[in-house]
Amino acid sequence: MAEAEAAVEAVRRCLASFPEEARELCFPESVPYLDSPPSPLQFFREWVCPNKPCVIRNAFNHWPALKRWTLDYLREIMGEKLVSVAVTPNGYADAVYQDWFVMPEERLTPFSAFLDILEKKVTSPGVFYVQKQCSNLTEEFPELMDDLEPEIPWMSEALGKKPDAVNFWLGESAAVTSLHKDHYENLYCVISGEKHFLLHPPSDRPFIPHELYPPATYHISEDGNFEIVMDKMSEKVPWIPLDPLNPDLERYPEYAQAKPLRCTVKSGEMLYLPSLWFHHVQQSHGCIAVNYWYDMEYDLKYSYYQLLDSLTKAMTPT
Ligand SMILES: O=C(O)CCC(=O)C(=O)O
Repeated sequence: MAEAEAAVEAVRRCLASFPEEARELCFPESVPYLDSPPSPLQFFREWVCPNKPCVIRNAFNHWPALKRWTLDYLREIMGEKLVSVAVTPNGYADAVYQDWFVMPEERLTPFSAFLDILEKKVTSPGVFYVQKQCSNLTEEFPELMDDLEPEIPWMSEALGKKPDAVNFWLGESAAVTSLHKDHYENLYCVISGEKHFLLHPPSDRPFIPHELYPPATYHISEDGNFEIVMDKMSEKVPWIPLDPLNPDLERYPEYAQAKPLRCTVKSGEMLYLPSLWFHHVQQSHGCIAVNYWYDMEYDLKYSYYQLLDSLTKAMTPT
């Protein structure tokens, strides 16, 4: 028994020191900038393979979108169309609220009605965000595809594949994306406004709490109040309960040891957000962005991350 306890304690110590060791070995203290897009080989060698983020300038100066995409232009091209808008009472879609994992009300609405709310021409209860991550740019906004490229050529060449999804993001400043990670190599391009990213490398996993939550969805009733409707059929969802802007360190003391990287991505800049990096995102009001999701390689790096995740879970009291 004493041996078993000693083994558990040894694993706990390894997990506690691993994030700092990985940080010293692999990651800078801030996100570096590149002045121009790299060659495919250089990008793969210096950023994708080591799983390091960077911000790339002058990568899409040639897209008409950069000059054309004002709210007036989008209204002219897209105004009549029905688009999916995520509506929440507090700006948090897909986030933990009162021990539920709550998803937004997905409202199909004319794009012009959404713009009226964004431009404060009309008021409507809730916070509105066009953020459906089903390649909504190609699926819901094909009219806009002539203003940019369907893929990032040097990234497609570096990875030997096309993007799985090209997403369009436009919303209110109160709309926040809660801390999470994705299995994508993500090229995130800001067309206008600013996005504020808070990042953690995957190696910070031992300091980032995850719990299981029953899924639910916001619904707005006739009187304009939001209710949370439980989704009885679905399984519990693993999610991060912690708000990195205001972490509850009494409940999650390990997070005090995690060191986020922060970066603001401005109009004309592209963030390379490597697969499995945790990210929390805020934005300026009416920020317009497009991102390209390339599926990650499910290689040894992925397997090591899964091992780290499993060990962390095993050491976390339920
Ligand atoms: O822009 C946002 O609000 C979230 C972006 C994001 O989570 C992603 O690109 O994976």
